[in-house]
Amino acid sequence: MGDLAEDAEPPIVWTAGAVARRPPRRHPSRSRTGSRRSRCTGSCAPRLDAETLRHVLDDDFATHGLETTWNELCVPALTALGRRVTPAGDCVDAVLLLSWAIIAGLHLAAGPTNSASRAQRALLACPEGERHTIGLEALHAVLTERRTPANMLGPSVPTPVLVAAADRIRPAVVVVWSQARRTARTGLLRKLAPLAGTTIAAGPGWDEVRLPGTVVRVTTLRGATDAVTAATVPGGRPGTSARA
Ligand code: B12
Repeated sequence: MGDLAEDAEPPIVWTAGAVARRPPRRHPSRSRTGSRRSRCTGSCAPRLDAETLRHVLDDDFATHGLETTWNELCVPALTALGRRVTPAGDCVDAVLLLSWAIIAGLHLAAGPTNSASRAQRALLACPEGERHTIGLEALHAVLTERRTPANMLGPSVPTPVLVAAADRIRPAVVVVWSQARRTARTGLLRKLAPLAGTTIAAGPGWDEVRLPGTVVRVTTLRGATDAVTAATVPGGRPGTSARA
């Protein structure tokens, strides 16, 4: 309860519009971020208090913006809660709820998607067997905010399905997220490379993998966003950065 009292705020009327319209303040104090992180991981998520969790996250997204809230609240909260998972499966429900609340917050904060020509489109997917989608959701949200059109296919996309989708829309860039080494297969990247302007490998699963020379490796949200934007903007320089 201590962290809840410490972080108590006056009641706010929560509407999607109000949350989305508030101008972002980009530099939260370290202690305040820590307090909100511990509120998520220490009380809301373990108690399966979805409403308070959403309020804390949505407020942070609206106040500090997508990138700051992702880097300073979401990733540390996921990492901290992930440490509490036991071999018996304790705390997995809390991780699932936090994941859902973060994804919902990202969608709300990103605002509506927009239409654009197919030639400028990004295609985002996790390979077969990979259910860790949140990093890709963060990228999709920032791209949406920047008005870069992106198709998000989500978790565990079978290889033939992903290859067929890339063949059909011929995206400017395809991003493949692997959280774990076992889903980071270069064979998939080789199949996608001829079908997309740029092929990007994202997520820690690729850390130890020797990538084909044409594949761009990204390791941060900012680096991924910049690489995708460069590949989708006409006159950008796709594929020129080996690591971002
Ligand atoms: C959330 C989570 C889940 C959720 C996923 C929900 C969802 N929709 O994504 C659920 C509960 C479904 C899940 C399931 C499983 N999980 Co899990 N999960 C996690 C957890 C807690 C967070 C992962 C995450 O998304 N983090 C957010 C990402 C972005 O953070 P990150 O990659 O660490 O960020 C680094 C970089 O990527 C970069 N970065 C940050 N943001 C961004 C953004 C972009 C765009 C880029 C490019 C880079 C970048 O900076 C960070 C620092 O270097 C981790 C614990 C942990 N410590 O990571 C375990 C973890 C990833 N899971 C793990 C495991 C083993 C599993 C399961 C196999 C468990 C099981 N027995 O069923 C299943 C696998 C399911 C599958 N088939 O894929 C292991 C993976 C071990 C490994 N490396 O192989 C971990 C590490 C837990 C552990 N310590 O054992 N999981």
